[in-house]
Order: sequence, then C-alpha cells, then structure tokens
Amino acid sequence: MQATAKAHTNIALIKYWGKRNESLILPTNNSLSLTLDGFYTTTTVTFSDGLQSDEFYLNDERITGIPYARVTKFLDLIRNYAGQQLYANVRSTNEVPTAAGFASSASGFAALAAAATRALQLDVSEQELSRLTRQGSGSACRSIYGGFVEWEQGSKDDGSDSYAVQIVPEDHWDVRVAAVVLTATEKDVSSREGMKRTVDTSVFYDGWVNSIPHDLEQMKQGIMAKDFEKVGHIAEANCLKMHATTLGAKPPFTYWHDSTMAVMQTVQDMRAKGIPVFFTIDAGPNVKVLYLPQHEDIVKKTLRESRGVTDVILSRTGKGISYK
Ligand code: 2P0
Repeated sequence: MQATAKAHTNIALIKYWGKRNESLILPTNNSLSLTLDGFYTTTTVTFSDGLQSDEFYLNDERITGIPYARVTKFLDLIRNYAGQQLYANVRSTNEVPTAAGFASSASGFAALAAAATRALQLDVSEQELSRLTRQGSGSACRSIYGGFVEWEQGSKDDGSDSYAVQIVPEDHWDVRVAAVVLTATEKDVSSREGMKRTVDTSVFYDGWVNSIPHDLEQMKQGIMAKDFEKVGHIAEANCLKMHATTLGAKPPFTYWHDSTMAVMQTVQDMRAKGIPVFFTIDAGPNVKVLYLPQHEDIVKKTLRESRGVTDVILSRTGKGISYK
C-alpha cells in the first residue's frame, strides 16, 4: 500500500488562465507547456488502516491549513475512484525553489496522483492519471508527460475529455529555460484567485480566449520545425496578453514588479544584439527566459547583471512521471 513517484514542474508557453468549471478544474482554453528537469517533487504515499486521518509532510515539515486541505480533498477523490476508505501518510520533497516562482502545485499534485494511484495498485492509463491530476491543480495535469505537452480543454461538462497529451518527447529539442529569481516574498494574488477575478471581471478576457487557437496552431508548427524564433515570439506575446487581462480586471492587479520589467527589457536588449532569447512570466513577479544551449554562458551572465536579480537557475527539458 505504498508507492513513490517523481514529477517535474512545467512552464506554460501558452498559458492556462481561467476556468469554466471551478470544482472540476476545467479551463476556458487549451494550454501548452515544456516540462523542466531542474525542478521536481518526489512523493511517497502510504495507505494504512492504522491512520485516523491523512498526514502530509513537505520537506519533513508537518503541513496543516489550506495546503493540507487541498491534499486531503484530492486523496478523497482518489479514494472515491478506488472505492476504498483508508487514510494516507504523504511525504513530499520539493526540489522546486519556491523563490524561483515555479508553482510547486504542478509537480506536487502530479507526484501525489501518481504515487497514490500506484500505492492502491490502480490500473490507470497516463491519460486517466492526467485527468485525475487536473482535479488537484490544473497545470499539474501537464506534468504527467515530458517534453512539450498540450492540455486539451475538452468540451464535456463532466471533464472526461479534459487532459494533457504529449506533443513531442523531451529528446525532440534541446531548448533551455533560465529561471530568474527576483524576490522571495509571497505573491499578493494567488493564481487561483487571480484567474477567477480575471474571468469574472476583465474587459480583455474575451480577447485573450479568442486569440488562443491561432497561437496554439503556430506554436505547434514552431515546435515541430524546431523554429526557436517562432516559438519564442509566440510564447512572449502570449504571456504579455495573459498579463494584460489582469489590468482590465476589477479591481485591476498586476504580478509585475519594477525588477520584472527590468528583466523583460534585458531580454529584449539581448535580442536586439542578435541573441535569440524570449521571456515568459507566470502568476508572480519572476521571469523565465527561453534560450538555446549555445547561448547559455552569455544568457546567464547578462541576466545575473540585470537590476534586482538575486539568482539565475538553469534547466533543460524534463521527463514525465517516474516511479521508484
Ligand atoms: C499556467 N498558471 O498555464 C498558468 C499561467 C499561472 C499562469 O497554471 O487553480 O496552480 O490549481 O488549477 O494550475 C497556475 O495555476 O491553478 C497556472 P489551479 P494552477 O501554468
């Protein structure tokens, strides 16, 4: 009744930004991501009839409150699926520096779903695992797979056609990502709250949703052709559009700090000098920079010198779920 799974985080090049169903976590648009090998969560789940409730430890610390509630709610889903009632001990180790601004929920829920289903010896396909994982955290459903991954939004009300699919595996293309660390403070507006406020109130929201099919088609062409300029330009523009929706919300908000904009400027300045680099930003101030291996040294050096930067962490493309 015990299993251990490892899942890597992912960075969206076409963002998931809004739900059409909050309890089932069904998105308003398809999204597309790159799985990263540098950031991951390893989770061991042990179901036991000796437990009176679920237990959750993260990096050896007992977790309570909202993060614990999200884990038990997800375990309820798995228990329901399996048709049994045993409580679980969950032990996770995060190799995702929170300061790097990666949602640890992506690798966290992917590893939890994989370990919990394996511990119960459930015979689930990767597609089914992705569908289950989605209900813990939307972006996590993409972390089941390595390489470039698309989350199909689906159209059914029950969510049965909303899951991730792999576009190409991790060895298709050596694209790299630099995580530019700016601040260790918690964000003011969580991604869950931010996307809800945007869907409910942003005057720019329809424009965002309507722009996705074209971005997706072009992005997939770029990935297949390994056209870095094409992929980079679409990713950067898609990120800017997502962030524009927050300025049209009521009340308006932004995830950017002045140092965020300084890094965006640094990236565009590098590009003006002929180095192909592109940025993307999630629901926080930190910036991720896409680059090719031959530019690693100059990219790292230049980003480190940008105003307000405390660290630059480099990553390659990563694998999907693995078990120990
Ligand atoms: C993404 N983000 O595609 C987008 C871009 C943030 C900005 O997915 O409510 O933690 O658990 O489904 O997955 C962050 O949102 O939200 C996210 P829930 P999640 O990566």
